[in-house]
Order: sequence, then C-alpha cells, then structure tokens
Amino acid sequence: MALDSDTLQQLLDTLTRFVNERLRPLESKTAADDRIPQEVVEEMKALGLFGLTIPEAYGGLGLNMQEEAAVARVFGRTSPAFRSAFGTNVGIGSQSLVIDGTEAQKQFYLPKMATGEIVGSFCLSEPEAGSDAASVRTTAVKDGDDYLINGTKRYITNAPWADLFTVFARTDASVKGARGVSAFLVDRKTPGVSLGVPYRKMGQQGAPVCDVIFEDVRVPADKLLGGAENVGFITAMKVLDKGRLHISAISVGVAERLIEDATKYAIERRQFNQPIAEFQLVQAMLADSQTEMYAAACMVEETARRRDAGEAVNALAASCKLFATEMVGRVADRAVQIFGGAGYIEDYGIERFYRDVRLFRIYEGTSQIQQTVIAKDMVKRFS
Ligand code: COS
Repeated sequence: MALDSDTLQQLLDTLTRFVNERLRPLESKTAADDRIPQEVVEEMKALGLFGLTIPEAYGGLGLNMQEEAAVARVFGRTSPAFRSAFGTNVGIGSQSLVIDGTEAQKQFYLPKMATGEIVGSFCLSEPEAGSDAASVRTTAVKDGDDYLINGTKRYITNAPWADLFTVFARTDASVKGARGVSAFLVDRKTPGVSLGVPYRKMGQQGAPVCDVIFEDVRVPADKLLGGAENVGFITAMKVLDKGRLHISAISVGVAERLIEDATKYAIERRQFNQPIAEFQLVQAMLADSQTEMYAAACMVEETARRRDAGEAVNALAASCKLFATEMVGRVADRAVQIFGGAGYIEDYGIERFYRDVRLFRIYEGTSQIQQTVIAKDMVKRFS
C-alpha cells in the first residue's frame, strides 16, 4: 500500500462524509442544471481529489490501484457526474503523462493537474475511430521543429472545461494501424484548437462532453509525449487498462448505492398488507443484485492487488470492466423494478441512475471490446 491503513481509512471516511453530506443532496439539482456547482469543484480541489493518482513527487497523493479503486467505490455512492469532474485528472487525462511522459513534461504539467489548476482530457476517439481506436485519422505532420495537427476528436469527456489535451495522432501515414500513432500534449489555448457544442446525453448530466477540432495546430516537438514517435497507441492502451479498473470500481459503488436504496424502499413499501421485502420474488432480485455486486467487488480488489504487485492485468481488467459494468446495468434495472412506478418517476432518482450507468458499458471500451480483449488473451495463452 502507498498509504498506511489508518491514513487510507481516514481518507475514505472524509470522502464518504463529503459524498453523503455534500454531494448526495445536490444530485437532482446537478442533473437539472447539467452543471456541477463551481464551489463544489473548488471543494474537490481542496480535498486533493484532482491529484489522487498523481505521484507525490509531483504534488499528488500517489494512490496505488487498490487505493484508487477504494476511492472510486466511495464516489460510486452518488451521481457519477461528480466523479467525472476530477475523473479525467485521475485517469485518462493524466495517466499518459504519468506512465510515459518525459521528466520535463511531468514536471511541467503534473503539479498543476494535481491541484486541479489544469484539467486534463484524453483525445483518442474520432468520428470514424471508436472501438477501432488504432485507425485514428488525425494527423501530426513534421514541419521544421514542430508538428502540425489536423483532425476531429469525438465525445471527449471534460473537453468543454479542459486545459490540456492528450491527443493521439498519426505520425506515420504509411502505417495504417497502431504502430503509426503518437501522443501529443496540446494546450487548449493553442491557435487552431476549437470545441464543438456540448452534447445532450442520455444521462450523467453535469459531466460535459464535446468534440475537439484541430486545424493546423502547431505544437513544438517537446510536446510529443515521451519524446518518442509511433508508440502512442501502446500508451493509450496502458492508460485504458487502468481506466477500465477504475470504471469497474465505480460500478461496484453505484451498485451498492442502488442495492441500499432498493432494500430500504422494499422494507418501507407495503403491499398486500406486508412490506414488499417479505415477498420472495422481491428478495430474489435483492439477493441477485447483492451477490453480483460482491462478485464484481472481489474481482476489482484482486485485479487491483495484482496490478500493484506488477502483474500485467490487461485481460483481467477487461474481465472486471465487462462483468462490473454489465452487473450494475442489471442492478439498476432491478432497482427500477423494485421501486415499481416510483422507479420510473424522476423525483426518486432511481431512473436517473438507470440512465447514468448505461454509459459504463460503452466508454473506455464497450463490453464487446472487453470480450475480444479477454478472448484474444485466452487464444494466445492456449496456442
Ligand atoms: N498494453 C500494452 N500494449 C498493448 C495493450 C495493452 N493493454 N493492448 C494492445 N497493446 C499493443 C499490442 O501488443 C500491439 O503491439 P505490437 O504492435 O507490438 O504487436 C499493439 O498495441 C496493437 O494491439 P492490437 O493488435 O491488439 O490492436 P487492435 O487494433 O486489434 O485493437 C483493441 C485493440 C480493440 C483492444 C483497441 O483498439 C481498443 O481497446 N479499442 C477500444 C478503444 C476504447 O476503449 N475507446 C474508448 C475511448 S477512450 S474513453
């Protein structure tokens, strides 16, 4: 463990109080306004949330994967949009730098990301490159000592308020796949960078997403991540391995929240002269949810432990994401069912979670991509 167990427990207790007392009362307002109140973002900065996984040497808390998963699980107990505010700085917006950045790049960006002064964002997906991430068409062409970047990145989380984009672009046009892609650190204010209109989404209101357009964006060579061309796709995959575990941990947290809400409701709600919690068909839904949540929690803990021990967990992280995100989809569906008519009504918030969790099965790799990652690993191991 990076932290001793008392310090970790203190951190989790503080964050649990923040989630319960500060964030939960703001869930429906945040969804209605499609915006997290700025004072809450400032409180998140003060709590160190933007720097959870940034190494201590650069001003962050330096949490290891097990600790990060524990924190993500706590934040699963409220609307996922809150976690998303600092989520890119913890995950896909900072980890390319943490994993593969040069020392100078880390020193330049990471301390400001740790405080939340800089919000990072991950520009991989494109209109024609979603699941097939290696087929990016955005180009970065050498021009003197600089690169000129052109292309469009799609559905970029936190882009509307991001300061720094990690942009994956093709530096070798002769290579169609993964080997021709490089990663660049591009400041939002660089001439030629523009943003699309934020998308209106099915759920997770308050977590802004838009396209980012690059038109003849000139970046100096020292913004090439790690100073190395044509290894950007590998960086993206390493970042996503970690991100997938993080999403799995949030899924466990949201499932816990929904199970608690559904169980309490089932105890209070009476039909046929008794609490519906006494009906075995309702109990079956609760028990299935609890069991599946527990299975996902065990998978996440075990995979995080193995990652911290230095094992390659690519396929295990994919298994976690596949199981945990599908699990929380089923748990949310049962929660709506247990709440009955109330589950369909906005005031109870259950339908909101049902919509929010739908994204978990899609972003950072769809369930079908996770299946292919798992199966590819199996075929490799047994051939
Ligand atoms: N860690 C390190 N290296 C990895 C890796 C990982 N997790 N996964 C793949 N690689 C390497 C491979 O070893 C290969 O290297 P070599 O060229 O040396 O052989 C290279 O990356 C290409 O890998 P692969 O051949 O598996 O690439 P594919 O084009 O088949 O794509 C998938 C692989 C489908 C898994 C990838 O495109 C993917 O994850 N897609 C989903 C993208 C995604 O999650 N998007 C979400 C957007 S961000 S919110």
